[in-house]
Amino acid sequence: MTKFKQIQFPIHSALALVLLAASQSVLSHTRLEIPVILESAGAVGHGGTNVSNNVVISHGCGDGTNVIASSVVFPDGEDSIIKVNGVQTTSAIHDFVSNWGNRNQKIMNHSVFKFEDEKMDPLGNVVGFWVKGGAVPDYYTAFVPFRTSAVVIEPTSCAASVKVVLGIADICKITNVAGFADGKLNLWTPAVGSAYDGPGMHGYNSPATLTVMRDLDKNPLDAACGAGDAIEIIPSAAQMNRDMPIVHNGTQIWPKP
Ligand SMILES: [Cu+2]
Repeated sequence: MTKFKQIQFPIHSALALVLLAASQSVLSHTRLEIPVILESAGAVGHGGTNVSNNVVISHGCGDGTNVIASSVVFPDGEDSIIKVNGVQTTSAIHDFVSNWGNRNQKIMNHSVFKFEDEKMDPLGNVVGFWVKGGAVPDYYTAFVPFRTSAVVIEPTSCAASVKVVLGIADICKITNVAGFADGKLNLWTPAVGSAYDGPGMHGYNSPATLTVMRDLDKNPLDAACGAGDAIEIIPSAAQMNRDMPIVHNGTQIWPKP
C-alpha cells in the first residue's frame, strides 16, 4: 500500500501540472466568460431565462499593443456547418434547436470601446456585433457584454448538447485581409476556408464556443436516444466572409477594403 501511494503522488502532480498548463493556455485565449449554459425548456417567450455573458479578451497582440476593436459572429443557422458527434451532417439546426436565430444581443457598454453595433442578417436577426474605439493594453483583460435568450432544444431530437462555435477577431491594427498577422490582430475563428481563418497565426482554428446543455429533467431524451448526441453549429465560410467585417455608418472600417 505504501509503495502504491509513493507511485501515485508523482503521477498526480504530473497530471496537475498538465491540467494547469492546459487551463492557462485556454485562459490566455479569447473565450466566453460562461462557456456552458442550460437550455430553457419552457415555452418560447414565456419564462425563458436570459444569460448575461461576456466575450473575454485576455490579451492583445503582443507587448506594447492595444486591442482597439473586436468583431464577433454567431452562426446564422442558414448555411451553417452542422456536426453530430463530430461528423458533418446535412441536417439543419432546426432539427435540433426549436428556436434558433436572433438568440444573442449585444449589451450596450461604452466603458471600454466607445463605439459598438449589432450585425444583422437581411431579416433583421442579430448574427453578431462589433466594438471599436478602445485601447486595451496587452496585459489587460476586457469584457464585451452580450446576452443569450433562451435556447430550446428540439424535444423530438436526440440532441443532448449544442455547441455554438463563434468567429471572433481582436484587432490591434486595422489592415486589409492580406495584412492579417500576429502582432496586428488575433483571430479566434473556426478554420472553414474563409478570409478569417488566419493559418499559422496564434489563435488558428481555436474559436470560442457556447455550449447549450439539454435540460434532461424538463426535456428528457427518448430512451431510443441512449446518452444523446453532441451537436455542433459552425458558421460557414460564406457567412464569415459576409459578417466578420466591421461596418460603421455604412462604411467598412475593418478589414480595409
Ligand atoms: Cu492566446
